[in-house]
Amino acid sequence: MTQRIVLIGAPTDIGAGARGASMGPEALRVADIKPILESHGLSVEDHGNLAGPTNPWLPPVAGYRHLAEVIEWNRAVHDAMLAALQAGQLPILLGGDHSLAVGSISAVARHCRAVGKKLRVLWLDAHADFNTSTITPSGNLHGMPVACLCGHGPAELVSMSDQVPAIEPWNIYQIGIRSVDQGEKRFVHEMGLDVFDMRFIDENGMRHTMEQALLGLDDNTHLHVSFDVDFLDPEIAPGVGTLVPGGPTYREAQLCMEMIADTGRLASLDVVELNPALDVRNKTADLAVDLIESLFGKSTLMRRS
Ligand code: B3U
Ligand code: MN
Ligand code: MN
Repeated sequence: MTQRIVLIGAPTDIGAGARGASMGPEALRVADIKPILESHGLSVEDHGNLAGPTNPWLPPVAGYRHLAEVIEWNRAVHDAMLAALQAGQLPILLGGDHSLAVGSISAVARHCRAVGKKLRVLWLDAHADFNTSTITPSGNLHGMPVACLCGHGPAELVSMSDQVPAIEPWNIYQIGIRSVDQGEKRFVHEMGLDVFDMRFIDENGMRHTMEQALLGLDDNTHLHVSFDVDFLDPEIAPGVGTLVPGGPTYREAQLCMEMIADTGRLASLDVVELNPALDVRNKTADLAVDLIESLFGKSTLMRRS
């Protein structure tokens, strides 16, 4: 059966600390995400962009910046992702900043429970995104989606799925992490999150890391990848708001995506934090599309078996 991919644009930087991720969906389209995936025999429908509030660029209130607007965007993302999943499609969320993963993964978790599937989330990121209003250094909600999904955050975001928490810490594996705030670090350990940080990847290699992160997947597992483009080393991916040196190289990132493709279990995807205002001639968007191609099995076409 051919996978029917649906592109859902969410042009907002409402949860970010820098403006510009709102242009991410268009940059991915300019980088030919649709024709490139179609060239591999995949069916791709572009549903265009969701609508939501503009960015008022205000300081945090009680530990959150733009909370009302973040909630509104996430509701739109949740409903669009859920509709695609219920129609048997494979949704790709074109972000937008990473706060949108609350809506996206809340929908995925809700769908998994409805159809009796197990959920595995791979969180590819330089950051753990596990802050709360009391420990955040910035108030930016793109630093909090994993905590919200695990039940810690504002009520409207925490209860976006059919159940609170939307996911359990053991549903999510974080890969590429190298920037975690002090209070956030303690909270990650307290909650028992599985983190394959850059130290782990340096010591064990990307191959072993991905073998661990993909262990135990079966026919009944829904695999969701939440790809924050700042996961990649800034040398190859300058077009993001938060550059953190020491990320995966081009080859490591390719292997990561190829090993996910080999499982055949990928069922939904977020591509977030791409910031065209900080990019160089759409280089980071082109790279993101190149990696998404691998995620959908480009390399298997070149191998004998
Ligand atoms: N941990 C910091 C910085 C940050 C998180 N995610 C991104 N930046 N992209 C914070 O503000 O929570
Ligand atoms: Mn992130
Ligand atoms: Mn990040």
